[in-house]
Amino acid sequence: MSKQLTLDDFVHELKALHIQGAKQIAVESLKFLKQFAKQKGFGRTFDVACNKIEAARPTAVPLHNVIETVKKERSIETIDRLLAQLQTTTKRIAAIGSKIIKPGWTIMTHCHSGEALAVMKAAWAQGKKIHVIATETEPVEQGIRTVKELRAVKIPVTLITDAAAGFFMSQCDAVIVGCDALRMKEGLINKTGTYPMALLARAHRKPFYTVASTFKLDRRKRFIIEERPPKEVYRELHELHGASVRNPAFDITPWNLITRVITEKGVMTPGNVKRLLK
Ligand code: RUB
Repeated sequence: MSKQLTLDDFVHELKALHIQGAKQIAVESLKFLKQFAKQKGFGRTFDVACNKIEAARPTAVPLHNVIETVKKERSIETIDRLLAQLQTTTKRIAAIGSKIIKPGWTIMTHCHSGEALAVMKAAWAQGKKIHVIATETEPVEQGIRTVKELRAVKIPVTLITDAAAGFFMSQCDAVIVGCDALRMKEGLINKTGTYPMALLARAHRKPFYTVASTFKLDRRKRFIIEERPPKEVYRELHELHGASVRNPAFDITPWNLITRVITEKGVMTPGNVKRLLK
């Protein structure tokens, strides 16, 4: 983003999903906080801004992890270092992850994950002919971003509804999705719909990969699954005569359904990742 927004405007951008995807949320928040600190310093107002930003998207852990570091070190250099690390990790992930993709694969993906897309784009750039099946991703349609981004580099892609994942799973060679957080006890936290996709992959004996930089390691004691506005599910709420509407933004995929985790440190088994989380 070019112009400096107010704190409230920036928080609105996050909540409205104009900025989305765990890594991009962390990147844009660091950029915002850099300008904010340049104007207002690293005092109490800075902490208030950090807390407000973190509360806007409470589940995806990279935001929390970078904010913890910035709050500790309180310097522009730290912000710059983290921004650089976030970019280099994606490049490494793309190089490492693309090796698992075989020419001719049909890959199912869900939502919009910059890290998962980086892996697929790198494989394509190496000349591997792949085809991606992307879910629309209800209720906010982040899958459309995935389709546009893949088409921008000419990768063949088919858009499907979330509910059609079961219909198409038999045609896929693998599932590759992003990650908002990796937690010792729970497993993978990612966009709602990931868990059923992992169950489908298991039922069809297809490998299920999540792409996750080590910024996604979540050592928080408590974690919150963000619950988004009911109006995203159905706009005419008044027609529902008080029916309850639930809209969790993320779901939890247990470790036993995950084949491998693609990180910038290598392609890891769930056991390896759990050792890192200790
Ligand atoms: C996006 C989502 C993505 C992860 C990983 O959810 O679940 O799979 O955040 O993204 P939302 P990345 O649209 O609610 O932010 O790989 O870009 O970090």
